[in-house]
Amino acid sequence: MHDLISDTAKRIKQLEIQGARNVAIAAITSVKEAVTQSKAKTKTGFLNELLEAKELLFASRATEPLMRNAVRYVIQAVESSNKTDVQELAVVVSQVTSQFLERLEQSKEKIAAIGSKRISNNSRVLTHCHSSTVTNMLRKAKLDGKTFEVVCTESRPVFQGRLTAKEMLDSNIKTTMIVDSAVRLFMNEIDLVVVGADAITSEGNVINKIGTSMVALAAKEARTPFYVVSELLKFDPATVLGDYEKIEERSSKEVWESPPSGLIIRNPAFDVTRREFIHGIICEEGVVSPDSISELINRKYPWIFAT
Ligand code: RUB
Repeated sequence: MHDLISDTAKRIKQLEIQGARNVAIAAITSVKEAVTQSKAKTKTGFLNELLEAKELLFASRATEPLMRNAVRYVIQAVESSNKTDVQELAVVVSQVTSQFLERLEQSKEKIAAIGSKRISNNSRVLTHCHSSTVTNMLRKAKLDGKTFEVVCTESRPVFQGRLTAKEMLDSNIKTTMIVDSAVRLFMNEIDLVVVGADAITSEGNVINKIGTSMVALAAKEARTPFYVVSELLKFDPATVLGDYEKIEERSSKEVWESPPSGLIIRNPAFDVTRREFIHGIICEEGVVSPDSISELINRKYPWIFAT
């Protein structure tokens, strides 16, 4: 069990699997597969293995509440199950994992249908980094017959913008790539900005790829609407209790492989965009104000608050 989980955690850490959704999907899928190899004899032993898996997966990337919520959802189901047989508990894990993945997929499609309506004909849409939720929404808009083009940033230092560009071209969407620092120059030609999210806090702030807050700043100054496209389950319940979402700091080697000695390099993976810069969050419940996020979560996903 341990090997499968640590292999997944390693692939997540190395960005072989990137983007909050893909990370969460890989994490719970690995738990589902790993429990079939469980060596536990009792429910307590089974739960201990799950807690070990949780530790390894949570440590792979710091800013991934969707993954944490997904793994917690599976563990909660085992804890509250009246089954005691390990094989039966593995079936419980398999069932709740499938259920979670199915709902995640449904949310993605709902978001795409809602967001597609916000894309106007003959418009230019800017996005930053690579969000599978955003690219799915843009693909849906194209399928709905909208005519628009996409501008995507490189998203240094790891160039996730290239993934976005390839996906857009595969969908026959006219696409332009710009360097991250050209965002302000192009902003006056942009009709709409859409970005994904890694985390949403209790105050309605959004954490996404480093540079997102500068894109939001440029959008606000140019009066260009800035939307976040995200499942509600990226909400971090710990922020309600006063914790700050941790910002993952990655290896300096991603920025400069062999820098001159003595140089300090900082490489945070994400930054915080405050709610006043966000026109709306396009989620499975519709286009909502960042101010109403906590209330929505309370109503739709109350289990998220159980520790
Ligand atoms: C990816 C990133 C994405 C969000 C949302 O960063 O910031 O915008 O994760 O993606 P990284 P999705 O490449 O460092 O993981 O919509 O696919 O969940």
